[in-house]
Amino acid sequence: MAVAHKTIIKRITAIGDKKIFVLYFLLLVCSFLHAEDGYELWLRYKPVSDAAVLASYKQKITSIQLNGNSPTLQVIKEELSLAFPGLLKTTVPYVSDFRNGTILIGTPSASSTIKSLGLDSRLNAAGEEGYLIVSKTINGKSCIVITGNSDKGVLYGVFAFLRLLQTQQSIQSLNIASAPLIKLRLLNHWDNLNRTVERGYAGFSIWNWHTLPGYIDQRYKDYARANASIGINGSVLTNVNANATVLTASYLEKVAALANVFRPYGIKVYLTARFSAPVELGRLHTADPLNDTVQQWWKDKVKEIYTLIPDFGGFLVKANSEGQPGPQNYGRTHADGANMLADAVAPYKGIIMWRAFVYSNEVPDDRHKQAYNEFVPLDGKFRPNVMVQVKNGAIDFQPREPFHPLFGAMPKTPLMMEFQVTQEYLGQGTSMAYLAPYFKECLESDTYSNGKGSTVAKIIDGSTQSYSITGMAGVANIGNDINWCGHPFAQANWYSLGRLAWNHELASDQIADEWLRMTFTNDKQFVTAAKSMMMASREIMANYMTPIGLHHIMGTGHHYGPAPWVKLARADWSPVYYHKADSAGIGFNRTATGSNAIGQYFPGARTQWENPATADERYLLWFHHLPWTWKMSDGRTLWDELCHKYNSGVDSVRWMQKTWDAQQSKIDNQRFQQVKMLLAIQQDEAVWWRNACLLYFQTFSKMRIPDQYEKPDKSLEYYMQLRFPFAPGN
Ligand code: GCW
Repeated sequence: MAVAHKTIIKRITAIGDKKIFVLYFLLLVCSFLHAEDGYELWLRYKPVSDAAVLASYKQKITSIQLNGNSPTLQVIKEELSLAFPGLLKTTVPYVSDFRNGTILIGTPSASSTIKSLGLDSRLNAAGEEGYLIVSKTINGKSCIVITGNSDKGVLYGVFAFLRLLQTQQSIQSLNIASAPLIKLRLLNHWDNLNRTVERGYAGFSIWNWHTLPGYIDQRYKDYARANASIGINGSVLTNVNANATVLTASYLEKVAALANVFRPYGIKVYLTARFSAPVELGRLHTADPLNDTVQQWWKDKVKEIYTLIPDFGGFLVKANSEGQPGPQNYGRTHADGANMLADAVAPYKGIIMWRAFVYSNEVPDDRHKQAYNEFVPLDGKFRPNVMVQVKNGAIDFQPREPFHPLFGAMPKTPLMMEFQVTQEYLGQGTSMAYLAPYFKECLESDTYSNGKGSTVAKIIDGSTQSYSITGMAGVANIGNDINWCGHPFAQANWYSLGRLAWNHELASDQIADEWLRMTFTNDKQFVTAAKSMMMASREIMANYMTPIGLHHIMGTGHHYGPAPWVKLARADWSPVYYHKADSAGIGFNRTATGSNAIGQYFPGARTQWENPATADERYLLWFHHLPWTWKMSDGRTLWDELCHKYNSGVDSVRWMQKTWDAQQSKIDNQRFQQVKMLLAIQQDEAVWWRNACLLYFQTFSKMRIPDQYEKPDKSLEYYMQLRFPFAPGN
């Protein structure tokens, strides 16, 4: 790049035309500006800034020996031709011999040298997708070997190696082995065929169905690169609120075109199956899963899909929930529905991910209890290629939610995790909320299903209940915004989902650290400051939105902003149903004297919430209805504690603003300004949440906001009349 640049300058100087020079200069400036629009995500490959580190890399990386010629090896080559010249400011030649600094890449079956290195037992442990990165002396030359049992494993190893360079780690003597703890690591896109994205805050869908399959947008490839770099190996392309049209022949060709782009990157495509498709597309008069004609319709459809996409992953299904059709329309169970589809995909090794997110306002019981009540009796009744996909909590991705009681309660059914990466309830497109600590909080929760230590992570990775398939999915936060995710820091949540699905033992701050270094800069002060903001951000948000276990008190429909006063005809969609504030107090009694949702947890888990006097106060009002004068552990009354939390949330956003302002000189102006503007919006939103909630709850508590806190500058009526008819994602 630098060499090419010098040659061009020489030529222009030779021509002696000033205008050409100015034009070239402008072009260069433009390319720099473009470079920091966020499009490149964490794959920026900017020159290693530390001179000593760069010098050591140049010594350790002098040449590449690539073994094999599969499409995956081809994409490795493409990636390296972007990465090395970018990071090392020089091209690295391909060789077939060994030199000091040769990076030897490939599987043992593609390279007899790699085969002879004595790595067998470590490779065995790496499994199909794992990798090794090891320093080895080969023919007297000091080399680095990147290998795995499959080309896909090698690809993951290459990205891991590049991550070392991007984050400026030592590569002096490498001895890294890594294998994913979870098999299926998926993104779920809630993307509609008309390109709107349900709960999407980053523009429209990146899938341009209209121009597919003829037009392959560069984005599809960059999407695959980004996912492969963090170990994501599957993508459900369509919304769980499904449209059967995607199963028609012309759409399947479009799906196949995407599958072709993703395949070399180790990514399979999956679709959502609308349960009533046989009626809508096949003109059958029923979609009853026990009906022969219906079963045959699905078998034929599946055959058609696999003819076009031989490695199609399978279906994700939302059935009998929020208006979606399902087996219960025909008096059948979730197992009947899932098994019918499972039988259709089984000959091709496909899987069915059947969602446990079911609840109905016709069931009088606490919504919290309904999924458990429906699914636990079905344990053991599903085919081996069915997974039940469970949200992290029993209500709906709230800013803080206890883990779902289904985890640990279905030992005979592989349960997979569904996290929400898109920030429907965590500030949407305008706020910074780093979600790795949120994901980890759930993963590290102890279900006590097999005694102490049966954490949610150990349930879903199969180690507690020996599941044959394991999975983790994240509802994607990706759209066609230039920077993919809207808020520059939202990219970190996509990144975290992938990293944690690969290894849920990684610490949140380590993930933040690597993401910041790759996405912004390796500058120590910046990384420390930005990391402290990220690490605190979700707790800050829980404080100014739903402290002490409050939940589901946001605006109806779009879920933007506070609306605790809303009371709808449908109780289970109404904030008042969840907070139950009255003159006596606030909170949802889910103990034995109330709905007894707490009874769905194993005794060991229950104890952390059961007694309000000793309970983890972050969940207090989730499980208890308590008087406004209830004494909290810090001596404050419950009302004062609410005032305190809401205000500390607001204060902390102001702290984030200050911390960010001090970073101006450290990073590019474009992203600095974007985040600054968004933090200002977040500050306004935090004040809005605090004021609206305290004013509303005060109508019940009749207590004063203590003097030390800022007083609401608007009336409750003002907040109640706010409307957002075009809020995104709805
Ligand atoms: O979180 C809620 C969302 C719905 C979503 C539903 C689900 C896709 O508000 O938009 O629908 O959950 O997970 O099915």
